[in-house]
Amino acid sequence: MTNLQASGVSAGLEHTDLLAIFEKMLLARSLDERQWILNRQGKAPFVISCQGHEAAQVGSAFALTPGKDWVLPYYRDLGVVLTLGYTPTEVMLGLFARAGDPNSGGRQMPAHYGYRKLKIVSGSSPTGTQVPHAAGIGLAIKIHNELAGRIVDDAVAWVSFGEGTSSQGEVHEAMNLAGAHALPVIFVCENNGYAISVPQRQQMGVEDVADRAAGYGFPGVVVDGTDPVACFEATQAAVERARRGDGPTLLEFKCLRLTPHSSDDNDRTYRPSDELKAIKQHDPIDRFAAYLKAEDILTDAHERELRERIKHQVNEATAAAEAAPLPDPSTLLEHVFTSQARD
Ligand SMILES: Cc1ncc(C[n+]2csc(CCOP(=O)(O)OP(=O)(O)O)c2C)c(N)n1
Ligand SMILES: [Mg+2]
Repeated sequence: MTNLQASGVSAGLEHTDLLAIFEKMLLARSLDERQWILNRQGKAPFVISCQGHEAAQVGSAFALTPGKDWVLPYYRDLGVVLTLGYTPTEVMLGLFARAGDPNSGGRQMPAHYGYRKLKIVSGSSPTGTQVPHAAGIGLAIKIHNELAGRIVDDAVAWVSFGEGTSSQGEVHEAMNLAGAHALPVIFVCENNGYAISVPQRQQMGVEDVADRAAGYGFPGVVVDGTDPVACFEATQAAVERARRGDGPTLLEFKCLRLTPHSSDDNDRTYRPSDELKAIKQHDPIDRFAAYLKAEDILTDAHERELRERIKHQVNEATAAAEAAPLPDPSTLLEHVFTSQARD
């Protein structure tokens, strides 16, 4: 349980960093679990879970600079957006489609993240559309630097997607463009083995999505997606490479999907129950807790106190968002048509 590959100390992380990562992972899990309850109570329309991806999401986002780097997450990335600066209340405002929802003022489906102040670019429901957008942002950064004759902007574009989505055409076009022009893009594949009900072996002929990077001339790295420190280290190396102007990296985090695809899915129709039982033994939260305890960084009492604090935060966020106003009907067409007069 405790044999996490990377050591926090060798990754340059302080004990306070490791505890901060653990706390964000717990917060993501706890908010996610509450969303399922709210869905089953008929209060939340749709939930799409981060459960089993928390280590990859929090570890990877921890290597980014919020407000500087461009981030194009996909729907599972609750752990990413919490690490970059969303508050639990902002997450719940999105779930309840309230006016104060930072993603869209209550227009989008839940989990369609986007936040201008954090440079989190809003995505669409068709899977994979964010990937060419990230390559475009990388190209803009490169052109900006070329025009200046030196690196004046060393931001990176970080973009994530599932392994099923990695088989779509536009993902390959984006990786090709980024490879050809050495763009500062971090491609992050969160591989949980399923695209809704379709297992990986039925939709690609390779075991590792990371292998595909070789076809575009940049490194592809397979990482244990249940180890947040390994995910941090791999992302940090990719970020440093991109900031230097050396081009993109494809990171493949081997994650677990601990829930059905979404609140509208019944995975018992296609997923053997012993498979789920087996992967639950590798729950990233339990693994990281065991690691932190073995390294004397976390005690049982501290963990209990953290869980209590988070439960309180989730309760408060839920109550605040539920009580928050819906968008005013008079604002219906805002963000649909331009509100600025044109000549
Ligand atoms: C272009 C497109 N095709 C199909 C869908 C329906 N759909 C939504 S999520 C999904 C599965 C994606 O699987 P994967 O990329 O592995 O990500 P995961 O949900 O497993 O994290 C599908 C097929 C969609 N939203 N967009
Ligand atoms: Mg998948």
